Amino acid sequence: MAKSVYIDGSLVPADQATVSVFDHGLLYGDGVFEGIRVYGGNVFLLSEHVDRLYESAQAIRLQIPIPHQELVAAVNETVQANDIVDGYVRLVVTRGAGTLGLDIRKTSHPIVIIIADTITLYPEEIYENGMELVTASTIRNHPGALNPRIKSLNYLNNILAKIEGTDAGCVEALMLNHNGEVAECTGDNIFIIKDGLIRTPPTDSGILEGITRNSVIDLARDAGHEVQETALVRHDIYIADECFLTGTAAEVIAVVSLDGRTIGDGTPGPITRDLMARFSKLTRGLPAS
Ligand code: PXG
Repeated sequence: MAKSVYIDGSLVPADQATVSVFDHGLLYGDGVFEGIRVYGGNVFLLSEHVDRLYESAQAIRLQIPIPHQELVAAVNETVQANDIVDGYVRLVVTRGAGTLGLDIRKTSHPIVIIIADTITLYPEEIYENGMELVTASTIRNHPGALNPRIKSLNYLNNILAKIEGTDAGCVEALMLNHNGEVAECTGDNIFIIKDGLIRTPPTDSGILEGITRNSVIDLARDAGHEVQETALVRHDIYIADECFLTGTAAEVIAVVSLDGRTIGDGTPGPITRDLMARFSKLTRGLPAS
């Protein structure tokens, strides 16, 4: 349990960190967030996450009340105050308290919240053997309605798909976009490998541009692999040699089946395992080889 939480400019004991029932983050999901890992006391890719938070806020016309550098410092301060060495940071910015209406002009001021805590990971067994996936019937938000590039507090789209995954006995679920193309999973981006070529959907397939995704694309290219950002359909996954997911919580994790179709030989493939090892080194600040 977190000891102290940063809220609205100061660190307070966790049980005193509260938001108003009139906060539009609660009433309407009006706000943005980030989830960030802490490895060995170092907040991993903090600047990239803070940049994405400001971009999400910009897209919903939410003015984060403190500058980038001050937010970075506040995150580090909160991590230290909670003695987090390996854990998780949740950054949240809500629209703030307002009237019972949608008008953003009738809210007081945005509230910045930083929680540093431990993290619950997928079971170790899934990292060793890979995960099974199903496709959810819930499609990813249409970019013209709520762009998936915005990491907003309104996660019902993903939650509805996750319920379908859980009902099917899976820890994740694949989401298609409004064109029936592969978008992403409920909290992870997806990659496939076929004949040595690594492919992942582009941002205009209607996905969150994952920070782990971008980092793994760089790692793969540095390792000499070709990586293409191209639209995919489910058939591409069914016939892939390898498939894996990337995300802040998952890191890199193999997918061994989709909708009951075994992918490759049904075990985490060699390129996936190599990228898992490379990503693990990166998180620990170790050189690639
Ligand atoms: N797609 C979606 C829809 C996500 O929510 C990712 C992809 C992966 O992005 P990153 O930047 O993390 O590589 C996410 C990230 C949580 C939690 O508590 C969810 C995410 C990240 C951290 C924690 O469920 N989703």
